[in-house]
Amino acid sequence: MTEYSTVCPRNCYSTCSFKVVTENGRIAAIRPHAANLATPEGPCLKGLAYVERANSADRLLYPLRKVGNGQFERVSWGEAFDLLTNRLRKYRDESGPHSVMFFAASGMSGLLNGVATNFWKLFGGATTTYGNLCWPAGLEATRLTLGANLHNDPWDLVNARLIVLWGKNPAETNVQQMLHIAKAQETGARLMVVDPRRTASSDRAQWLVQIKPGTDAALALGLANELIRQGLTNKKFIETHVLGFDSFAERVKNYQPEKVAAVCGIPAKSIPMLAEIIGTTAPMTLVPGYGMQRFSNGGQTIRALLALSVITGNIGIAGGCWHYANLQSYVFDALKEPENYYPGTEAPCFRRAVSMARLGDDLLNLTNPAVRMIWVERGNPLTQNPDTNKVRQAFRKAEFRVVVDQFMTDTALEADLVLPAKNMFEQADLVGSYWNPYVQLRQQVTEPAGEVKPESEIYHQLASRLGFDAEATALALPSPGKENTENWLAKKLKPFDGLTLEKLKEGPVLPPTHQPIPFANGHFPTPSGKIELWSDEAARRWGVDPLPDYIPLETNHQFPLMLMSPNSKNRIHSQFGNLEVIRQFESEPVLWVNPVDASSRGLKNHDKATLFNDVAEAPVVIGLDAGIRQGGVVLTNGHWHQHGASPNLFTRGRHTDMGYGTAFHDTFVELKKRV
Ligand SMILES: Nc1nc2c(c(=O)[nH]1)N[C@H]1C(S)=C(S)[C@@H](COP(=O)(O)OP(=O)(O)OC[C@H]3O[C@@H](n4cnc5c(=O)[nH]c(N)nc54)[C@H](O)[C@@H]3O)O[C@H]1N2
Ligand SMILES: Nc1nc2c(c(=O)[nH]1)N[C@H]1C(S)=C(S)[C@@H](COP(=O)(O)OP(=O)(O)OC[C@H]3O[C@@H](n4cnc5c(=O)[nH]c(N)nc54)[C@H](O)[C@@H]3O)O[C@H]1N2
Ligand SMILES: [Mo]
Repeated sequence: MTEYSTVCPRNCYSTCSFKVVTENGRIAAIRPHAANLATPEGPCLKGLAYVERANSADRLLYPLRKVGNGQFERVSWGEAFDLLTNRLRKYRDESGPHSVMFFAASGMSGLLNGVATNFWKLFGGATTTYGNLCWPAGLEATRLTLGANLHNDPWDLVNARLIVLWGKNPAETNVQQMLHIAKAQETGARLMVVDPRRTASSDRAQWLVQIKPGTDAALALGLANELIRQGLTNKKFIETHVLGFDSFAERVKNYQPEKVAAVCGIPAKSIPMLAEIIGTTAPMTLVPGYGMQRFSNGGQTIRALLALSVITGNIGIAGGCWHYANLQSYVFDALKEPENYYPGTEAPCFRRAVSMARLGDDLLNLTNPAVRMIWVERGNPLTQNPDTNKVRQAFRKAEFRVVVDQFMTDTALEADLVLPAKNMFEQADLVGSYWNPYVQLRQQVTEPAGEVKPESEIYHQLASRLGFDAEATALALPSPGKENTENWLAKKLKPFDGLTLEKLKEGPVLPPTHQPIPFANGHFPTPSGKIELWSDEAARRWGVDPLPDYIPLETNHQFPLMLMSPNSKNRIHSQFGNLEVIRQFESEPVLWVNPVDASSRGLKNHDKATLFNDVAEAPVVIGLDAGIRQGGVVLTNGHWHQHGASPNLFTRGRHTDMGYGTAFHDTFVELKKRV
């Protein structure tokens, strides 16, 4: 038995450190790692499920070639490489490198992922994506206001006297944050939650504001109006640090309690009361979630919420911060070619990009050249991108598809060639977090299972078969093998004081630039050097109002129910749900419905129903939940379409108002009994 320190590389706030035990070359146990002050008690159930996941009989271990609908046969790596080399040459020669698409998403974090882009650059280019499925509207809203996406250490929450979870459900999506919240509560801190449904997080709170989805900006502006009216703002902080307060104060006068109450569907008298709590309980940490910014008005909503932290002076102090994303550990970003780029910024000339949000439509409409081959890795766009049927149609329009994955996902089922992907224990990499401030090392602790090859090795072989320049290849890609990978990573660490592989093998390490309380020095890297409630850049770049504003969503009377598709405890998006240990908790997709909405449609608990709108329909099983606001239904995201309904059958490819995010949640549906 050997024990190693490692880090969970999933796209999740927590990015837990843990210890992994191997026995006879297999993963045998997962244990907590106390050195990470953000995640001292170890990972969640998914983390513990790595034992099953690594040893699962369903894991893909060999290259597979499609021989019929949903049927695959095993081929050798030699055959797979011949096929790949022929196809890549053919499409590049006939239609140019942009006829090949490289698609990657957030299935595995790490610095080494950057070598994929290095490969496609040497290939001569490729079609890639811009924008993101996850968090960019909120990142951009925060950057425009504060100048940077940084927040206090996760454990600083114990210093907060008021914690506001606004559209975030950490009891499911950031389990380790609940430890810090609980500690704060033990010493008297108060917890407020703003969410359209009761959640495992709101069950711990003093106040739950059950708001109508998509209306949060109106509530935030209404609360700002009350804070100003009741004289509860921090005037000194505003005078010293804030640009545009006077025009903001004028703007929020339009958001009187009665109007806000009508828009948000909450009692008018609660608004002055909530404002008083926010204005008199200091310091306050406001924790906005990412789900809430995946609306067409998401960026402006986040700007409106952030204004509450700003006008109360809860920025840059112990216990007081805007807790959106903490990119302190992303110290390697400058070293890699971005996988996504912003249209309008200087685009690396070797690639062309389509929108992540509008993947289906953009691919279907693309010409000069059309995409003939698609390569997918670390992504599952057939379940996770909006408008599944469009994405499937676009995939089928191409001539040849390659998917690199650990399991036979909905996307892999569409592939002509499926290549087995490494797991987190089979190759080392450096991993950052967007919540805790540590740089971490994922160590290689086992040999790859079966015939699995890490992507960097697949690219290395392809580079040599395609005759790329040997010197350029050596710079772009590590040579195969454990030692070469470690040497390559060690070289990347050289510029950073105190970050060495030896230290990282022991556990998480704080980067030399770590700031426990960012913005404490009053420096804000915005154009004016102040916190910008008024942002000319927001107006210029995104065409939104220079002040935060509430823009109502477009509704549709034919489809009166709003479909929410938040994340859930036992899956990371489309991962883990296929494992036995997880399936025992959630064996089929359940659509959660308020009992009043169900009974008005003649539906009872466990009934079979059809969920539909103008883009799709699918069977669901009804689960009654009186904790959901009427008018909203919930189907958690990540369900595989091959197991039944998945929410992205019903979503449309649409951008958020800033950052080229994905407005998954502007989605309206209807429900009928299945007979
Ligand atoms: N309706 C709706 N849709 C959503 C959301 C929502 O709220 N509602 N949320 C969105 C958000 S926030 C996100 S971040 C996205 C996430 O969507 P994706 O980024 O697609 O993430 P995952 O489903 O976690 O992982 C994708 C695949 O990566 C594979 N994978 C894991 N490790 C490796 C590896 O080392 N190599 C390779 N080649 N593959 C690997 C996994 O097996 C999995 O099939 O989903 C988005 N989709
Ligand atoms: N277990 C687990 N953890 C995860 C992930 C996962 O898939 N599984 N994914 C990770 C990733 S990539 C992401 S992006 C994060 C996302 O995690 P969170 O930031 O927590 O976001 P969501 O789960 O999308 O939604 C959080 C809450 O917002 C509520 N909500 C929905 N619409 C609205 C609205 O209009 N207003 C308000 N106020 N609330 C609303 C939902 O009911 C839900 O309870 O989680 C990360 N952590
Ligand atoms: Mo995400």
